[in-house]
Amino acid sequence: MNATAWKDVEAAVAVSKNKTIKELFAADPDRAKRYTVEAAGWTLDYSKNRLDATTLMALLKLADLSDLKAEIEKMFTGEKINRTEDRAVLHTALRNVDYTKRVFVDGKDVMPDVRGVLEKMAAFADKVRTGAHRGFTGKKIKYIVNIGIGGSDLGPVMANIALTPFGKRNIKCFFVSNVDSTHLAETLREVKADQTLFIVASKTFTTQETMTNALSARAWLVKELGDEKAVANHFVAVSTNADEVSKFGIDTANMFGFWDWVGGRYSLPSAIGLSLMIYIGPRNYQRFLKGYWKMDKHFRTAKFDRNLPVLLALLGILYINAYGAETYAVLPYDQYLSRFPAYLQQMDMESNGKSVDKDGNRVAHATGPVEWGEPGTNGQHSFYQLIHQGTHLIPCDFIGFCKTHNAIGDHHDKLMANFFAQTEALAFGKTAEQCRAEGDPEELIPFKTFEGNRPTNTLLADDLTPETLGSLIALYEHKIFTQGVIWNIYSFDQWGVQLGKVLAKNVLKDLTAEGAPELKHDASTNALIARYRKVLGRA
Ligand code: G6Q
Repeated sequence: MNATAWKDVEAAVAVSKNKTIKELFAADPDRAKRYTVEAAGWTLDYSKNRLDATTLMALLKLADLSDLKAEIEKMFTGEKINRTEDRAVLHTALRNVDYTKRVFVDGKDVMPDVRGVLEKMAAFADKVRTGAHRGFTGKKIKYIVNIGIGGSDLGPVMANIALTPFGKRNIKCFFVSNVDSTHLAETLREVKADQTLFIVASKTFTTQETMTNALSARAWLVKELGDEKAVANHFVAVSTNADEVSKFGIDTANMFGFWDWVGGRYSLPSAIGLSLMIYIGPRNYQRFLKGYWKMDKHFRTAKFDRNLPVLLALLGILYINAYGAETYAVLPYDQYLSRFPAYLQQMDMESNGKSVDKDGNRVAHATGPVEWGEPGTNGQHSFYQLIHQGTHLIPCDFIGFCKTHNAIGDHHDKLMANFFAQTEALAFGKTAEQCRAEGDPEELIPFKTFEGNRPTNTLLADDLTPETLGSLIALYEHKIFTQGVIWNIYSFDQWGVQLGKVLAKNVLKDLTAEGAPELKHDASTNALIARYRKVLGRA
């Protein structure tokens, strides 16, 4: 992190921390207006933060002195900014719906390939939706089972739930990720083989969980339909690895490709989104991409003091690095966004969960936070207590929509009343005087008093559509990118995930070996493995 600029932030915070959010509002009648910005269908109100003008200026200077502008250009123009994997980072090219703009990697314009895959996906999606693509016995496809994990699962699941109102209701989508056989078994109980399309989604096509699930699904299908040839009608692949796809037995004509410059957790707008495109249709999918693109354009061109991703990133840095906050909560007030916090968890924690800077040195400051959340109002009846009155500082992002897709009575007004009331209560609290005025007995005053001064951002859009969802995802992607730039860490590798992929393979050998293998782990792991083997009669 730029030391000089950070010192200025600390100096500004030393002063601003003495003012509560309530005092900041009292001192500036225009505060809400001043600290509200709009872009790509979203309004961000960040006025309920521990932020004054000097602190904001110091944070913006931090962004400037971290060369953020230049780093953004490097990403959008295909420079290999993922140095530890020697790759460009070009998820923005996937939704570059302005096809006149060319994007080069190693001197080659990638846009014709991006367009080509999108067209192939759209043609296939239409065939499945209209029934032109049939199962082996001639029946229409009614069930889609996406088999993938991590970046090849979380995005499709989240978006599929989020865009249910735009989905084809007579197609049911399932997502199998866990290598736990229960996940596959319970899914297969819900579908009929002759009406099911399996999408095997894996960038590498070597991931243990996905390959295990895909092979078992394949065996089930062949058994159910009694013919190996049925695989051709019921299996397609999404991958960058044509060789492995062929080896698996899927014709590469039924493969939808993407490229090494698409990171797993950023791959939803690539062919990884095939299940979503089939469900919501190519036209809605195009609107989804357009939403991303609008936020991309905003991020690339807006001045930092009006730039939603940059502002969210700077506020995050303020709380993590100046106030020591270790977590932040994302609280969508929309049931359709129930998996959004889980999706963001991977995006944020896998990207910025790093402790070594770009020069290979240990960082001298905290980096990526723990991200968590649940849809409102459920969270209010659970963990909000700690946010209101606990000892931890937990900045929150509240996400809501003015309109609902399911207008029933006054549900939506009640939902949104909670949405607005929570950020108000978190910021302004409740004083002892207010409690007394409400007749609370003196001995209960300490318990019923709320300090307030709890920071929140409010993100509000008119309604949840493919477009606003695309913009929302891009907003967080770019927030996380901005933080990585300022912390000077590599946000686009994931060596911790790669480690997991190797570790389990070594233990698997010991679990399944014939006879009495010599266990060479630590004493604890050896004893646990021995206990497992004994129960299964392998001791
Ligand atoms: C994402 C990660 C990771 C990855 C999965 C699945 O950024 O790299 O979550 O998406 O491990 O990998 P495959 O798509 O290669 O199966």
